[in-house]
Amino acid sequence: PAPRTVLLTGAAGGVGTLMRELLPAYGYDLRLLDLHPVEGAPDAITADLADPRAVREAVRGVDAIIHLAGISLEAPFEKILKANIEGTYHLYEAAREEGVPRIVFASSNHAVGFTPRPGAGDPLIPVGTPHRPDTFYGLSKAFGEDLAQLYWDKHGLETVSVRIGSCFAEPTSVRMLSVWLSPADGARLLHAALTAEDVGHTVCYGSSANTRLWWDLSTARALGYEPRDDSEPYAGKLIAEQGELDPDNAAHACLGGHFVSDPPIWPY
Ligand code: NAI
Ligand code: 15L
Repeated sequence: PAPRTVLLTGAAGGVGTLMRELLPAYGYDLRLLDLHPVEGAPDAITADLADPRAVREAVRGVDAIIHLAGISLEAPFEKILKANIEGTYHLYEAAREEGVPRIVFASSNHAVGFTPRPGAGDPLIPVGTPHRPDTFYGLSKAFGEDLAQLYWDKHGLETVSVRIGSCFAEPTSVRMLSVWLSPADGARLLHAALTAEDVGHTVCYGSSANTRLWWDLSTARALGYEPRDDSEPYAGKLIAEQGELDPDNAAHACLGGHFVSDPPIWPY
């Protein structure tokens, strides 16, 4: 049966805020969780993924989990370790113990961020491209995907790992013309990931049907995802303001954009 009660972790964040507005129209009853209070949602659970007991209580009785919580940008390793690596492990353990059958995991393009971006006429980047994290942040997403694979192979807990591009109301950079996931398409993709049958552990990219797309959406489409948006109407203005991507600029050469070339955040 299609899941009804869904735990949304990271509900106070940018994507969480967009999705908790859009997903109820698909018939979900959302249970919200975040480290911080969720504005306008007094029933939301305030909990830290570092607290296994609180996490186990939060997952009890739900039909599925959308896991967005964590650090969403580069940060010192110790912080990434706690929030994204240990936190995601606590969530999977809680789901296993409580018998939650499926998780939709917010992975990121930064798990494969060092992959050179395709030029005009080059093939799109497949889902099976090797992990090439561009940051400790991206490394934590690569870990999350492998954790999901382990819990499917060993415990039969299903996951759809969505390597999200850039999910914001509008694209704000030339790179985002290629990787943008409109909020409405984001909700369509999460709904597909929650309802498709027999997903095992499926990895897909998460973006709209952008004219300048860099990666292959076929595994997302196989879930039933039909994107309706395209960033192209924003192209003229953004390119006029920022110029075309420069292949000699390290911040423009790979999928991960400036995450590839930003100076590391110390202490390592
Ligand atoms: P965000 O930083 O706005 O939201 C993350 C939320 O997680 C915050 O509300 C934060 O309080 C919560 N959180 C952090 N640590 C926590 C912990 N230990 N326990 C409980 N809650 C905790 O990030 P955003 O943009 O909403 O992204 C959501 C997810 O999607 C993240 O996992 C991010 O890595 C991933 N993602 C987002 C993309 C985007 O375009 N926004 C692109 C690729 C991946
Ligand atoms: C991500 O993984 C980040 O969470 C988000 O804030 C954006 O930076 C996005 O990737 C991106 O690549 O644009």
